[in-house]
Amino acid sequence: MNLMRTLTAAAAFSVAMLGAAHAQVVLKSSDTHPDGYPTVEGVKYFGELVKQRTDGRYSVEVYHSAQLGQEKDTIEQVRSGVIELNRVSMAPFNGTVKETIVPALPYIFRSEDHMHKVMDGPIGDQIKAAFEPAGLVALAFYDAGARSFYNSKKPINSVEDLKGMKFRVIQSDIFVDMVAALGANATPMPYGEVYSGIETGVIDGAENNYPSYDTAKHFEVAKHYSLDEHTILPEVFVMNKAAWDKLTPEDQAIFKEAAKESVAKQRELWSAKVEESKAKVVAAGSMITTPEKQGFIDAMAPVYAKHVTDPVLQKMVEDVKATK
Ligand code: GTR
Repeated sequence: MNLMRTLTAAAAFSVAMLGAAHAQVVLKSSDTHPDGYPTVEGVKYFGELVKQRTDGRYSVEVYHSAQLGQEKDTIEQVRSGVIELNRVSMAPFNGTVKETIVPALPYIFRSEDHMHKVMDGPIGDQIKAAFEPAGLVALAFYDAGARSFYNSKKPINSVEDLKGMKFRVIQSDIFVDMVAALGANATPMPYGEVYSGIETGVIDGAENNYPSYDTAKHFEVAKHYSLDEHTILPEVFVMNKAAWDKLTPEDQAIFKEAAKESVAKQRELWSAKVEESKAKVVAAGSMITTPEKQGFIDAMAPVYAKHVTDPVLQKMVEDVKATK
């Protein structure tokens, strides 16, 4: 009996030792959006799968609501390894990862379905691979719907109505040039400064999708939302390359599969959130217009002429257009 007890205690001790040998690693991930937003929930889901499938050796802590800073700063953090993971828009990468220019081009995608086909296929893989020289592994693309203009001044029914207005844009030259091509003025600024920018009149408005317009409360200060849907740019979920290289091939496979499954989850959450946000802003008094898109599309020629000069990008644009 005593021997049994001793043996059981010894076994328990070695299990504890084994546990200690597999220390738990908590990976930090940033997101500018609040808790509950589809991207935040997508990454949390990824984290749950990773935790389950690595028997708790890895888990993910999501710092939502820009707790770690504005998007551009957190991109530096994940590149340098201060944090291991990050969920951001691809627009701030336009200057460093040139392949991200393609999905950021205005009206490049005919629909969200078209965007999914492209990003889930070889062009998506090409864009993912292009993140590696920037010190990052692109684990997944998440939905961000279509971006449209909203403002505090007047309804927008045509390109003509935008003339001379001042819009905040996400930090990318493509967006600056797109707004200029529409006859308006662009001010790139961090997301977290947009609300007060509109409220104080520093800018007339901004551009984003329904869930951002809703959750960042921009609808409170910019009542006119015009569905010109100029960009269907997906989000990207990245991992620091050095942190990735530390994983065993088996764990890398677990991370990849978890990321893939989190995409399906995020897309489902996204569609529901778009409807919820739309209903909410309309109930709160937002006035939605649906401008005729052709004028917007025609105005984009200079943006393509300036940003699609590299043969690699030219080929990608052709491939996107040919994707059925
Ligand atoms: C949102 C996107 C954020 C952020 C924001 C912005 O649609 O999800 O990651 O990029 O737009 O405009 O700054």
